[in-house]
Amino acid sequence: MLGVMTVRDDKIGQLSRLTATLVGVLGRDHVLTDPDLTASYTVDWTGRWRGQAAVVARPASTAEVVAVLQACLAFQVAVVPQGGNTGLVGGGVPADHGSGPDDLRLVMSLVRLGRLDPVDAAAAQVTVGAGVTLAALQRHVAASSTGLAFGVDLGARDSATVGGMVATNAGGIHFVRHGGMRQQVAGLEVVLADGQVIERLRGPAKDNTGYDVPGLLVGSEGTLGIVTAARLRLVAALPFRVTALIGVAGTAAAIELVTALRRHVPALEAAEIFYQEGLELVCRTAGLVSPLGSPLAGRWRAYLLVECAGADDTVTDQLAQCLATAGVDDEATAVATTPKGRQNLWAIREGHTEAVNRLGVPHKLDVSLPLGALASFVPAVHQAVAGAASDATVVLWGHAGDGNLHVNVVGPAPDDYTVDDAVYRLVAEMGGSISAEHGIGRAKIPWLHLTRSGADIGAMRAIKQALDPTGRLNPGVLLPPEELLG
Ligand code: FAD
Ligand code: 2HG
Ligand code: ZN
Repeated sequence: MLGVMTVRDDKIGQLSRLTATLVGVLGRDHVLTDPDLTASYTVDWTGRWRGQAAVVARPASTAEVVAVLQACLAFQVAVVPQGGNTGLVGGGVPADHGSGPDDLRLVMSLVRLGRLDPVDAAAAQVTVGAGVTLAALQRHVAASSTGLAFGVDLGARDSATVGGMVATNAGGIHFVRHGGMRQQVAGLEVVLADGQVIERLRGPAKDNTGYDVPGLLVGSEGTLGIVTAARLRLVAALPFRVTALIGVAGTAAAIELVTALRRHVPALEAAEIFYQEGLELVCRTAGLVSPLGSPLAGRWRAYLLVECAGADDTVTDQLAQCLATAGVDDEATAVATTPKGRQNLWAIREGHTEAVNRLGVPHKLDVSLPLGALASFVPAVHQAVAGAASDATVVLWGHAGDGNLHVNVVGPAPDDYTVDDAVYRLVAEMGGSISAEHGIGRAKIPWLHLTRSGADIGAMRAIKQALDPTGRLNPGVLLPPEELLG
């Protein structure tokens, strides 16, 4: 009993000294300890991942990030970096505090790092702070009148931050044309676990000077350092866009069409898939109407949402020709070229995440398969889920052009991993990846070995050990902490 009291008293003392130090650096308004104020930082978007934060610190500059990290190092407090908190694998919210003396958790919210440098039109690059949201970045680049745009887009654009997108190597709806965050990052400013800053925001386009240390941060999920700013590549802004919703017989027909579009339509910018049940759910819960008629009529089992972008209307001809050659008839297609019409079609696709959340706390299994395996994966995954949880609801959608499906399962309790296990094993058997674009977070650690070899995991662990030897940064995310410490 005496031992427990001592540990608790130590923790209280440790916490109050840390808080006082942080208030000295950030001011009282940006050091939150009141549970009412910290609550929204400790639960994720889906409600599946939650925990405790002794403190939420909100630095507004690189120097403040350094000071917060050094305080956490001195007081032996773990740091959970957080951006817009739209991540879907539990990586940005803390786990519960353990019972040991050195396992309090601090959430470092980076949303105040709002730097927006002028767009560098000659380099087609821009430098922005880690806390800038994707939507703010898009507006900033559009307002520069440079004829440039940012190549990554995703549904959480109003909240997801550049730092979070770098840390998760986010993919999104334009991956099929521009790739994901890794392809857009020209350089980063990073604060390492010991408070040292690496600044690579000014370098020339070609620069092979040794290891790409900041590049390791892309996809590192807050475990190797804090991203404070990013130098991002930009692409040509394409003023003409055509969006088409296409009903198809099933996954095989969808993949056949996507393969033809990828080969024959260079203007292809998005090729998204969803299914009859998802469309019906989105229409019912969000009050939307499908332009192809009620999904309950059962005319089409699967739907593709395709977008092409180019300098002018010729992209519509490219698309129409490819669809005609593939034998897609007009009745199966709804086309829009106006912003409003296109937005109505995208609302159906982007409404899926919210619609599923309304059914209950989902298991989100973001997987990818070789494109040729997708048609057999879909019936197999339904069978695997039914075998693991017979009364579960399964909703599938994703980025067909990238072989990336979001398998959403509602029904099993959040801490029942039977379905996750069955799906990840199936994915691994079929040559896929257990994480296409959302990361590993806390959600997928037990299955890392299915698609990464022991040598691979060993190398990851060595990198973690080298950059964060005391394991302060996001413990329990991406790699198991006990193995790191062992
Ligand atoms: P958070 O959720 O706050 O954090 C995510 C991870 O990054 C955590 O591990 C955190 O510790 C770390 N982190 C955050 N900021 C930093 C930083 N500055 N330095 C170091 N580490 C940091 N994802 C896709 O890839 N494609 C999609 O199409 C897509 N669509 C989505 C649609 C919806 C409706 C929602 C809710 C989510 C979607 N996501 C998608 C997932 C999510 O938006 C992305 O993972 C996004 O990159 C997370 O950004 P964030 O700022 O919210 O990061
Ligand atoms: C999407 O593409 C996002 O809609 C979210 O990556 C996926 O909610 C999901 O499972
Ligand atoms: Zn996605």
